[in-house]
Amino acid sequence: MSKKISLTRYLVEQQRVDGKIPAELRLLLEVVARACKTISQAVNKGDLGGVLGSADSENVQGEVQKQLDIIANEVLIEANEWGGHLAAMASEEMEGIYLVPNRYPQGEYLLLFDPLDGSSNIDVNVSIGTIFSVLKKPDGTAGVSEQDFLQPGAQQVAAGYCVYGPQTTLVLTVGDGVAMFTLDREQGSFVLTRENVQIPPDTKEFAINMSNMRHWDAPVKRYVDECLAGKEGPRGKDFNMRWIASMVADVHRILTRGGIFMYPWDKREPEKAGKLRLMYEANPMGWLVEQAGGAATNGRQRILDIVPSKLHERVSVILGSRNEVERVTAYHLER
Ligand code: AHM
Ligand code: MG
Repeated sequence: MSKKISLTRYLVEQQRVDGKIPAELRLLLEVVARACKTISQAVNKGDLGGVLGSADSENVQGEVQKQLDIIANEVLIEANEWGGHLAAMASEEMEGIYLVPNRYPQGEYLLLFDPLDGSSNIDVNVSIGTIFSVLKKPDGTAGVSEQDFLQPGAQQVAAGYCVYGPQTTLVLTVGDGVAMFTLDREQGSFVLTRENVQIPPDTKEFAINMSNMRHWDAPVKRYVDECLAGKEGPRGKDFNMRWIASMVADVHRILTRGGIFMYPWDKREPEKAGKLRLMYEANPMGWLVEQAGGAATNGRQRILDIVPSKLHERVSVILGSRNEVERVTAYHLER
């Protein structure tokens, strides 16, 4: 008998044995995973499927959309709209919220996603991924509005991502630690490959887009300068650097072997709090990292405590190995 534990079995056990998730949430997560399998297939086909390149359109953030951004968005909507588990969805690729059509039953959950994160890597065959966050619709509100989505990340009931790399791996938390599932393409199912993921509190590896160095704020510059000074500097050790330009892939590395990831506020567009989006990038990743023993802040405050004021709100992000994140945060608070 195979000892393999499928995602389905893992979720059923979370529901039935441990009572950690309701049946509706289990269904929702299964549907998201199924959509990720479909996206993974489209990503794998690449040029053979005619899915690479730009779509000649822009999203609400003024970014040029890739064909795969749009395909992934549609796959997630079509998979999730009819199951009866959702009230509404929100996506990086859609300006407003997407209400579940009247012809389908309405559920109590809200699903947010970045359908294909790391878009600049799509055409060059580098890892990309889907990020998702699940909230509960507040009790007692009639209908659904954007306001219902504006909850701090601490109120998420599930969060995860699926990275489309050399392997397709789904990473999930329902508030009970972090589990990783690798897609077994022969079986067509996600199989549990790591449980109780832990990020080491210390690290010698940082991830930041160094080309923005001249625009950084002093605390970030100080931290990176100290890393670059290596053994002879104040940190007394040599650091290594990685930057994949796909948050999913950078966070996946950090969950696997530790490290710190930063996409801080900078002076290029000072009116923007950062590049990354709070509700469907920073919140789900922040919760996963915390569930694995790491930390996630905007330099001053825990990401999960931020009360959002709009759906596509941006945020400065510092996450990963706890002692390093605390150090960068302390540098900000000293000022
Ligand atoms: P996207 O959601 O449009 O793909 O943008 C988010 C991505 C992150 O995955 C990544 O960390 C960052 O943008 C890379 O930005 P840059 O190209 O400035 O290095
Ligand atoms: Mg993104």
